[in-house]
Amino acid sequence: MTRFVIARRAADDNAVPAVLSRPPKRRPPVTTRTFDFRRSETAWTINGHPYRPGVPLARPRLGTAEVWRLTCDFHHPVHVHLAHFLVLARNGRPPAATDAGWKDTVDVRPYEVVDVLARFDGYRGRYMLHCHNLEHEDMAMMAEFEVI
Ligand SMILES: [Cu+2]
Repeated sequence: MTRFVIARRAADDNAVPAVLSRPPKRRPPVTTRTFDFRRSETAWTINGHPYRPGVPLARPRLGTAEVWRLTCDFHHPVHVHLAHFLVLARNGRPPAATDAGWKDTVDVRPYEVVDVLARFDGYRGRYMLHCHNLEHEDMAMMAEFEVI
């Protein structure tokens, strides 16, 4: 067992900074891509395919931003590696207050269309996007994209 013994008083010189963080700025999108999360008769798919290692569904350029339109037939928390994104719209309407801020996962409800603005910063290479529902990703609802 650890025990702390207070031996003397001290002044608290801690302070909350005036600015906690500087979120990245928006960039105009260079293109729009659609990723459709759907269950087929045999698999959970993205754009009609279960996970295909080495076959990226998109090749965004480093330093750009793109609108990714996420659609689905079921409830999927869509998670994107590397690229943080802002929710731009849900079914063509402004996003909810809970959508505010830069995210790496967005809740997409059945038959909803969610537009996000994704930034591709930092590193080139291959990354994943997938449903974050463990049972769905275990059923191959994943895809690669390659930042070039
Ligand atoms: Cu899912």
